[in-house]
Amino acid sequence: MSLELNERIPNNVNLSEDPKLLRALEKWLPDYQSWWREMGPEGFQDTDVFLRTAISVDAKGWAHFDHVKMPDYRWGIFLTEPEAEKKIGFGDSYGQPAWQEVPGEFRGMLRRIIVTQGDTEPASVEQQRLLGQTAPSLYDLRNLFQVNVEEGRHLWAMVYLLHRYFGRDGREEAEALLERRSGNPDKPRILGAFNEPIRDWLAFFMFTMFTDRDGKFQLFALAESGFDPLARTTRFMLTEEAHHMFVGETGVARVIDRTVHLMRQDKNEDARAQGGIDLPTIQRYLNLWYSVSADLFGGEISSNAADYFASGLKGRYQEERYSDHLGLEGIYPMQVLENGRLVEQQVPLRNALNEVLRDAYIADCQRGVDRWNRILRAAKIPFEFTLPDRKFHRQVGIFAGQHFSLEGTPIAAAEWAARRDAWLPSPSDLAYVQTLMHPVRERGQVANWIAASRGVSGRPFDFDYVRLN
Ligand code: BYC
Repeated sequence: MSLELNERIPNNVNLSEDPKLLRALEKWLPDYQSWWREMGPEGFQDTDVFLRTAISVDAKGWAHFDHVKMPDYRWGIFLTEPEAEKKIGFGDSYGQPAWQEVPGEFRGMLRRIIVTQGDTEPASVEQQRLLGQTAPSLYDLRNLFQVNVEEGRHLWAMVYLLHRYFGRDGREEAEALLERRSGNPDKPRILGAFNEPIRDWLAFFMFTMFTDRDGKFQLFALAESGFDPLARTTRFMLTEEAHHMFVGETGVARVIDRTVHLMRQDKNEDARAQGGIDLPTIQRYLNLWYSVSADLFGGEISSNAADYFASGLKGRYQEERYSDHLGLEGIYPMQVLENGRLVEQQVPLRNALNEVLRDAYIADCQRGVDRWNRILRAAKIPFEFTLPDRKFHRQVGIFAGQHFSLEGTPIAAAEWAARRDAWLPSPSDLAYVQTLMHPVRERGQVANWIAASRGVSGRPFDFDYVRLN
C-alpha cells in the first residue's frame, strides 16, 4: 500500500488513482470543515494544540506529535495492510474469500452498520464541544481535543467506505452524517447515549471510560467482518481508541486519587467540604454512564444481530477464541422478565450475540473498576465502586420500561422514583459538580478536584500542551 501523506486527504488507499472518488471526497471535505467549525470545540479553533496525527499504520511509528490548529488537522484515511487470501471468519459464508466489494444481498445491512458506526463519531464531538471552556488543566484540554480530532478521523474512515462502495446513496448518507445533531429532537443522532449531554468533566471521563469502551467492542466485532475494507479500517481505529479509554479510566482514577487526599484533610472526611467530588457522587455518575453505554449493545434477543452474524458482516469479540464459527451450536441461557418475575430462557446463540458482546464489555469494565478500587484499598478507605446489574436503568432491550435496583431486583415504579436520586446523579449532584468546573489554564497547574498526571509522549505534565495566546 502506498502512503499519500501530502495530498489534501492523506491516505493509504491510493486515492490519487481514483479521480471520481477523490472528487467526491474533496467535495465532502469543505462540508466536514464547516461542520467542525460549527460543532467542534467551541472557542479553540485558532489555538495551537499538541496533537497526535496518524501518518501510517505501522505499529512502530504510526503517529506524529506536534502543535497544530485543529481545523488544520490532517484527517486521513488509513486501513491496516491487507492480508493475502483473507477468508471470512464466521457465519454462513465461513471459509470463503473475504469480500473486497459489497456483496449485493447484504448491501442494505452493511450500509446501516457503517452509518450507525459513523454517526457516533461526530455525535461525540458535538456532545463535548463546550468542555474546553472548563478544562481542569492544559493536559486535560489537550486530551479532550485529541479525542475530538480522532473521532473526526473515525468519521472519515466511515465516510470513505460510504463514498467508495455505496455510490449515490453512500454519498447521501455521508451528507446526512453532517446534518444530524446530538440531542436535537428534530434530527437526533441514531443511538441513545450519543444524545445525552456531557455537561462536566466527570461525565466526560465516564463517557470515555464506558461509552468509548462500547466503541472498542463494536469495533472489534466489525474488525472481524467478511467485508474486508470495513475490517481493515476498524482495526486501525482501535489503535487510536485505546488512548480514549485511557483518558477516561485515568481521568476517573485521578479524581478518586484527589478525593482520597481531600477526605484525609477534612476532619469529617468530607471531600465536598474541601472542594472535591465525594465518592458516592462518582458512583452515581458511574451508574449513569455504564447503564446508558450498556444500551449501546442493542437488544438482548436480536434478529438483527443474528442476521449480521449469519451474513458475515459483524462477528464476535476475538472470533478466533471460538471453535464453532457458524454460531449454530449452543444456546445462551438468559434472564428474562415474565409477569414481573425473572426467569431463565434458552436463547439460540445467534439471537443472543448482542448479549455475548455485552458480556465481554462488562468484564472489561469490571477490570477498570477493580483498578479504581485499588486506590481506595491502598488508602484504607472502606468504600468500593461497583458496576450496577446489567438490568439497571436500561432504555433498550427486554428490560427497557421496567425498573430494577442496582442489584438487578425488579422494583415498582414508586420505589424507583423514591430512590432514583440515590442511584443516578441528582439535580443537586450535577449542580455541585458544575460549581467546580472552572478552567485552569496555567502550565503545570491543575484544578483542586483532580490530581495531576504524567504527561504525553515523554513530555512532563508541565508543558504547553495548548498555547493560549
Ligand atoms: N439507541 O436488534 P436491536 C463508538 C435500535 S460506539 C437507539 O435490539 P441491534 C464511539 C436498533 O437500531 C460504537 N436505538 O439492536 C464511542 C433497532 O432499530 P429498528 C458504535 C437503538 O440492531 C464513543 C431496534 O433498536 N458502533 O464507536 O442488534 C465516542 C432494535 O434493535 C439502540 C456500533 O454501534 C440504542 N442504543 O443492535 C465515539 C456498531 N440500540 O431496526 C464513538 C454498529 C438498538 O427497529 N451498530 N437500537 O429500526 C450495530 O451493530 C447495531 O446497530 C447496534 C444495535 C449494536 C447498535
